[in-house]
Amino acid sequence: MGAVAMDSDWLVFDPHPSKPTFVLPPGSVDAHCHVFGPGDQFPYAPERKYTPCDAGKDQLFALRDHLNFENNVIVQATCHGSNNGAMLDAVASAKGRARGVATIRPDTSAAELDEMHEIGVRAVRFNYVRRLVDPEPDEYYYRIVEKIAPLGWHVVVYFEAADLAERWGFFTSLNTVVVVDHMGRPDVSRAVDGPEFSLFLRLLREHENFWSKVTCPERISISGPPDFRDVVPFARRVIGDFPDRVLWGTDWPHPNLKGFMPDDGLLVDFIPQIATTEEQQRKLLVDNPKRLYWKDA
Ligand code: 0GY
Repeated sequence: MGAVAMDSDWLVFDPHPSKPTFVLPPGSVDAHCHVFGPGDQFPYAPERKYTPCDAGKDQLFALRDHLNFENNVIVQATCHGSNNGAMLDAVASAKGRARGVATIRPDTSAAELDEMHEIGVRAVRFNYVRRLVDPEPDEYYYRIVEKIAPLGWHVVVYFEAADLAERWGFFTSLNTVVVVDHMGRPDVSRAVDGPEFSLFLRLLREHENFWSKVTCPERISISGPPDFRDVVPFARRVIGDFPDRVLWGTDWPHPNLKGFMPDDGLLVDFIPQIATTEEQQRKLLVDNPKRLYWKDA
């Protein structure tokens, strides 16, 4: 139990996920996951838009070992605001087996950033999903980009498909690597070749600094589990067209899901549905995340 009660409709992660039947390539990275609290040790941010269940580093590392991942990339969750304490503690405790993606502010000092880098942070996240945060003006994010440039960090962006056109000018002005969460949250009831997803594919095609996480079928799918049929053509297209710029992650502990909680073992078993060759799987799970997050290891 944390210091505060989780939201009354909060769905808790599956405490006993199945063992995947898909054998992950050695050295695989879960490149999108979070830690929540525990709240009595790492309080949730006053400005948060949800209060989750506690999901701490020990549970994350147990999942990593159960699923047979070697590494994690731990992404600061919005319920912790710009206090990166829980994420940094988890990355530090992983002793080189985790990297972090932080939320920082323009007034975060260079000394704080150096310390984060030393612990294992390699990116910042800009979140534009309004049910999670109130987005700031572009100027705010440009100041952050200036701050992280000397460290060689990249930017992770989370937005919904309908917002891409509006953000296009800002996104394409960034000269760092930019990783898009969850394929830019496509509406999978629309056509893969339709205007909405074509704009996202164009972003990746015309801007070689853009990468995509092919994550969260459980969040994006309308047809639902266990086979997330409607997500498959979208993820296959991204992996097929940009095999060297894709990442995969569990998104454990799956914040804000409504209706059902996925079995993380079955999420791993979904990977060969979207990365259909051994080469694609190795790039997605090992080569790409290692190149981006462990280049200096
Ligand atoms: C995700 C998705 C969500 C939440 C967050 O930081 C967060 O709070 O990323 C969401 O609710 O869609 O990537 O975990």
